[in-house]
Amino acid sequence: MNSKALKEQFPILNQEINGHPLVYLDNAATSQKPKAVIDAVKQYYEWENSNVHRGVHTLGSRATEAYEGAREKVARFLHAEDASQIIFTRGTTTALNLVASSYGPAHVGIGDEIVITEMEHHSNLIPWQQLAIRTGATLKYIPMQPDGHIELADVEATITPKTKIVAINYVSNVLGVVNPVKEIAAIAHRNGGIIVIDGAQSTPHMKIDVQELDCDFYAFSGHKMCAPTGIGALYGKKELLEGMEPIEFGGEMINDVGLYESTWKELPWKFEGGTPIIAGAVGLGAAIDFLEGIGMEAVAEHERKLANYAMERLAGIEGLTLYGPKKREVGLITFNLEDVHPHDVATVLDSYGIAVRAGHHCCQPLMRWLKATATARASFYLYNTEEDIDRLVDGLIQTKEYFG
Ligand code: 7TS
Repeated sequence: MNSKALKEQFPILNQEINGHPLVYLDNAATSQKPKAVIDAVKQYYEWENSNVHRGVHTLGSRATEAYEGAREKVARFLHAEDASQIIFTRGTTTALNLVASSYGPAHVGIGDEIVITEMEHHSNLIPWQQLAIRTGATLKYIPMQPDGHIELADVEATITPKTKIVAINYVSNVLGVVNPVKEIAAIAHRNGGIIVIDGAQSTPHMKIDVQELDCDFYAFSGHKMCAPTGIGALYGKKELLEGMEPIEFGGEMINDVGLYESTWKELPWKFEGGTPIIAGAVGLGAAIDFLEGIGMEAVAEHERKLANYAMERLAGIEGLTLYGPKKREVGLITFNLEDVHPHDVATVLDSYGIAVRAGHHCCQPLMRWLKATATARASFYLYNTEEDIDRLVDGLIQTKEYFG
């Protein structure tokens, strides 16, 4: 994979920040967009824009074809059985809340258990916390090893026949660990429960096969994988989605509306009330074409190499604390530099044109577990190079000197 050539396809990356060529290392927050995606959205607005599923006119059919075509692409990308199992949402957060609000109260009651981990992003933690509070269920946490990984023996010990839902991220946005979600799914199923996978940090970086994982629900955001903001999706097993009630009511999702009762469209539209995010879906479809053109195995391999190169180089900086496992599968590294506040680290790095994230990364329980108030994080994508890592290392050495 030629990441230097790929970088050329991302117009935003070709600029200077504070007098230095931009090094964008905040991809776990959001990725940049290639020209192919920007052009697809522009083309949509210039030639196809209309509302979907209602216009008899030509633009109406073009928009509907573009929107439903994008759904087919998402289904193929995740290897779903059928496109009707792909519900377009605003992103991971909305997808997870849909499951918690619709599937949750119908299947979870007093004395039941919901199992999660302390490394969840707030959007895969608070919805389950709320569900537990509202239903009288118990929220249980799978213990984590000192480097943040999970042992299957602990999963076996935590999940019981009372466990109705297991919700876990595939890849942690702070620790960079890849969780054994396929094995966890099997344990959940053996106990009569279901698994919900937060795929926000996995979908952009590796090949996903929801059938092979045998997951019940899978959520992701488009904006972390080259697509526009405001679009993502929920995949669900057909029989589960069919048994669920919508949580948003209005136009587009109805079959027949009476004065006192109404009926819903079939999947996936019963969950897509109101005018959907059509241009976003078109952009997501273009992002999938772009990523498939490179190949997800190649993306994963590139990031693995980059992350391990970064771990090696960062380990050479005295006073740098690295969080998470030593060996890396994905390109995401969280750290702290001596007692310099991570916001100060990020500010100095920015003065050298290097963008990293600092803060609690929407993982306050994990920060407490790490005994850190905040951390800095560098996260890579297909357009990052070893030179970018070298610039980060140089920037951190400068930061150390600045505060030293
Ligand atoms: N789950 C994980 C694991 C995430 O990393 C994020 C976003 C979300 C869920 C929520 O995704 P959204 O698109 O619905 O907002 N993570 C981050 C991050 O690490 N920095 O900014 C956003």
